[in-house]
Amino acid sequence: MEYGFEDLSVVMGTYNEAEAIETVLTDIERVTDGEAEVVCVDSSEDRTPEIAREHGARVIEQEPQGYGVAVRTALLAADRPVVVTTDCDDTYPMEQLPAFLSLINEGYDVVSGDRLYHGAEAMPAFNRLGNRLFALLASLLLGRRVHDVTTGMRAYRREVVEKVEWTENTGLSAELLLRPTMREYEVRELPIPYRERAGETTLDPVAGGVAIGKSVITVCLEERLR
Ligand SMILES: Nc1nc2c(ncn2[C@@H]2O[C@H](COP(=O)(O)OP(=O)(O)OP(=O)(O)O)[C@@H](O)[C@H]2O)c(=O)[nH]1
Ligand SMILES: [Mg+2]
Repeated sequence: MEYGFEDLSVVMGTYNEAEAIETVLTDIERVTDGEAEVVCVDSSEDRTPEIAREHGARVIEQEPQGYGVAVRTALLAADRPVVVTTDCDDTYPMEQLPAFLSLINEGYDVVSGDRLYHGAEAMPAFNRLGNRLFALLASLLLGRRVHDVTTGMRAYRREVVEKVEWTENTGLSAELLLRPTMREYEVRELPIPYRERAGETTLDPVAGGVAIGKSVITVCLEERLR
């Protein structure tokens, strides 16, 4: 069966993204002819949730508890057969949604946007180095080369999202690539461009980096021992 945009949910955590959300949602509408479902799990104090509702998104309100708690809630709330995660800061290319969907239609279970392939010059240098190191660490533990394990833009078959139990928060993005790769699923990376963030970051890159490193190691060990 060939999936179209009417089979697609695009989901994201949103935390004070009023500067960016309009662009992100307009891009999704334009690229999918308004057919994709959009789910936002929101913890904002600004106008982000109102803007999301004006654009027809489903908004689930939640206390701020971190990236992974929000994105897991959004993934499980989506009810279409293909789910794409993204961030709401206008860094990810919504124009690539058709390419993600095509690869799912070719038979892949997970299609992961690889920001580092094209150099990711818009990414702060510290984050870029960290992301390269996480990819190397993950590659060693997986025994297979992966290039970007912390990307926020991926497509999943619903089944993958539902069958795996997700445990990580800041490290959820890495977990969402590592567990399916270590099970029977077909996973591939898709090179994507990456833009500079619109609006202020709320994350501490050092604390975030430590949490992600821990997630990569514990998730790979858990999967090995399964
Ligand atoms: N609902 C909710 N969303 C969150 C939370 N933390 C982060 N987000 C959202 O998750 C997405 C990713 O967060 P970002 O701050 O862009 O993280 P990042 O891409 O690693 O880092 P920067 O882009 O440099 O800030 C964004 O859309 C945020 O608004 C949270 O606690 N609750
Ligand atoms: Mg971001």
